[in-house]
Amino acid sequence: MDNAWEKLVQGVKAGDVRCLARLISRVENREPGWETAMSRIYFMAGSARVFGITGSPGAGKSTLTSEITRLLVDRGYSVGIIAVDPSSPFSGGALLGDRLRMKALFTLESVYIRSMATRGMLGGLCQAARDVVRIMDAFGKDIVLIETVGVGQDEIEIVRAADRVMVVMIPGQGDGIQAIKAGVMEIADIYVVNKADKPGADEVAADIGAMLSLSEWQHDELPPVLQVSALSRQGIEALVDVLLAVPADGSRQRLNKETRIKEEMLSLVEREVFRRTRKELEQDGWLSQAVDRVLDNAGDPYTIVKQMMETHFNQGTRKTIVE
Ligand SMILES: Nc1nc2c(ncn2[C@@H]2O[C@H](COP(=O)(O)OP(=O)(O)OP(=O)(O)O)[C@@H](O)[C@H]2O)c(=O)[nH]1
Ligand SMILES: [Mg+2]
Repeated sequence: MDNAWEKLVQGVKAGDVRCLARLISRVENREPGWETAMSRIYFMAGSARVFGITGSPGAGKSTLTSEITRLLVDRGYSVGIIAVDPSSPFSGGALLGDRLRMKALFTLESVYIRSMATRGMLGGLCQAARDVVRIMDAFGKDIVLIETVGVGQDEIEIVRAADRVMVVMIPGQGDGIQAIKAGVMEIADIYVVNKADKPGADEVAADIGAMLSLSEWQHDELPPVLQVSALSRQGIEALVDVLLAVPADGSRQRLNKETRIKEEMLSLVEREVFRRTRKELEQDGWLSQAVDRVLDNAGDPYTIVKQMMETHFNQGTRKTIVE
């Protein structure tokens, strides 16, 4: 590993915040050598607990994240926060609001906040989250919170990097449950009804309970449904207790370790195969020739790509596992 990477990795290990910030950026940008650096980080990490916080826009995820963090810090934990910057039309400009809201936390030495754009992540959003979690873990964070809006597929996927997922609901959204049902409801380990200072929280909690009793829940216990008010700081202690009750061995984790490793490997392969293939197709002129053929009505994209794939991936190269 070259010197610059080595210095950053050592800096992270020693708890240097500037090295932490720089290492995250360089890894996010997939600068040459990032894999070697991450390989080092991988063996330094593994002890942090990772919680995902998701829900519809404006549900109070950031306020809740701040309150949870405050209590965790009171209890002596060092906390990392990954705020997925929702560059979606739903909550454009939310980052500034989040920043202001979380500003008080910035001054706490044991809190590190990192925002992540949903677009332009070279390694994919979920992998980027995994990488950042690990770097924060290696840095010494006990707990990493990932806040993401439960709207787009990418945002939903990101919570796969978490050990446990909280889905935040609020009263007064009418068919609120329906609105985010697809894909989001199923991933919850804990349901949080926030804004319980407003009327209707009991009904939402009852709806969730009814939905859970109807679903074919695969685990032994039904996930807890907690009512809180992040704004008036009600019920957050109980929520933190539930979060911390997650066994360290991850035995109640949504996805078992084997599945998680498999998913991560495939996501790394996916990006790399695409990146390399694209580079080759562009460099050897295949892409422009193929485009010309389609333009000239001399072929169609389906057949051209199918033929290319067959020759490209049929060279029988043996895959090896490096010891
Ligand atoms: N009444 C009430 N308002 C709350 C509560 N929690 C948050 N809010 C308000 O709800 C609004 C949205 O809160 P955020 O924390 O920004 O919500 P968010 O889910 O992070 O929003 P996005 O990141 O934009 O999706 C803010 O005006 C908060 O003050 C609560 O418990 N009760
Ligand atoms: Mg937010």
